[in-house]
Amino acid sequence: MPSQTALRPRGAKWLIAAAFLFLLSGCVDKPSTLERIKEDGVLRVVTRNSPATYFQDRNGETGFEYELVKGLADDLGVELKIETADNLDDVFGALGKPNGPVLAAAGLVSSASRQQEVRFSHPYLEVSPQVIYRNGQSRPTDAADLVGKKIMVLKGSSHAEQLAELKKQYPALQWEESDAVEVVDLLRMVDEGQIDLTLVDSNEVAMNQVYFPNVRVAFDLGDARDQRWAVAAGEDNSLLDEINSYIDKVKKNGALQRLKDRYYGHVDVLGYVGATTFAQHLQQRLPKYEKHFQASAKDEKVDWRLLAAIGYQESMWQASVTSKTGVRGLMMLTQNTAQAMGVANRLDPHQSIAGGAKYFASIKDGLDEKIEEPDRTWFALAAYNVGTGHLDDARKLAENDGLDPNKWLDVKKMLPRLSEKKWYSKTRYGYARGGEPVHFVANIRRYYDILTWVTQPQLEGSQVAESNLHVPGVDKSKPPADPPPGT
Ligand code: BLG
Repeated sequence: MPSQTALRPRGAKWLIAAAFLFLLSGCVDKPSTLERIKEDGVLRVVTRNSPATYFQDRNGETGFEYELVKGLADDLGVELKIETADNLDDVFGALGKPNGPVLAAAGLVSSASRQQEVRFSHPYLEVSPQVIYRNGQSRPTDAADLVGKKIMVLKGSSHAEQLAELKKQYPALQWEESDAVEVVDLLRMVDEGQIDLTLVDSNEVAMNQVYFPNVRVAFDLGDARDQRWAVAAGEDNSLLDEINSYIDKVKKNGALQRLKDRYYGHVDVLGYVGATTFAQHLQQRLPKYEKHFQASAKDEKVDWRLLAAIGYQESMWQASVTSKTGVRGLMMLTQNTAQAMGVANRLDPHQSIAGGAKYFASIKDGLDEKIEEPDRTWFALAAYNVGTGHLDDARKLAENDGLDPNKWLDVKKMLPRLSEKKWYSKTRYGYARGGEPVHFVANIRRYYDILTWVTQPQLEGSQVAESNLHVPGVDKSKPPADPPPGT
């Protein structure tokens, strides 16, 4: 029909013009998400408060997700602002709100239903969903064993989705989803027998197992999955592209691996027995000495939790131990060290702690100024155990091997050589049990991390004695068997 054909070209032209104008106005007026972030100078991120994601420690904000996302903010040259959400629905709900967070970094895995709400980045950590049960109960071995059990998972979690999927096969399967709990609460509930089972990702299990001595992994439910960051579905590609190239970069340059080592690499150093014993001693022994560690830490300007970690490694917080070699007391001072630090009675825990703290601080002060933190702390710990002479020998061996004598990762490879004749015969100070300081430092770092977590400001009390750490056989409503003087 003529009238219609006559209209068509005009309509098409109008449409093209409108589309062009629309695109143009989009380009000119509306900055991309990335441009907006750079203009604001702030990257807003939503996460969860948990040991595996984000928490406050002695130096402020920390956690695996925090550090990874801080690297992105630094690359963009903007400030990082973290917001924590109480549950996963709120994590996803926070994305895309005006002036709200543009990115969720919260140990998330992708799923079909989540992909309708958000877009996921390249992966950065592989985890397996694990079924968790309580030691002493019968161990479930496959999905059919979940039927008839009291199960709780985080509301809105990928684990809840997994259970919903399983229900198609096992219609009798039941579970509860809670938005009032975090992963640590689920583990505690299994530990205390309030629920039979939960589902938690392997990285969080590994990191938290020490706090919950009764929890055990029953089996992995399904295949390993990748954790990814999420951005709101409505955003343009600019931010996601930037995130993906950042993740690719940190994978290539080793920064991601270093972060994994730091947070998850030494989780196993204590072994299961060591970890549970430490958890018990935190409740039963540390309260007696906490004030002494704090006082000496203040005097020497070091972190009290580091001193406490040294004390645990040395004596498991026992005041009257003596080693085969005659080294004595809570901080295991040699006679020479005790004399030099003005300690008259090594078996007096107060004096021992004060002397150990002073010795540690003086070693650290005297180290080569080319050694920077945090390596400086690890070097000082090693010297506390093996002496500065032997440590310097190991640093020279490192240098001769083309390694960096100021990096703990390099020098710790050399220390064990001090017990091999082939090597120690060429050093100034000769033989030393060089493997000992390597374990010494690794253990102290792990104790220190645990102490940092249980004394963080977010927990109700900042003191271990008041923390809500659960330990079997310890009734928290009663004072410890051997209460600290004056309490
Ligand atoms: C440390 C001293 C260092 C000393 C080294 O030995 O003791 N540290 C303290 O006294 C705090 O001063 O260095 S040196 O002065 O430069 O020679 C080396 O002699 C103590 C170590 C020894 C170790 N614990 C603190 O870490 C120990 O007791 N080893 C014996 C273990 S066992 O019982 O024989 O198995």
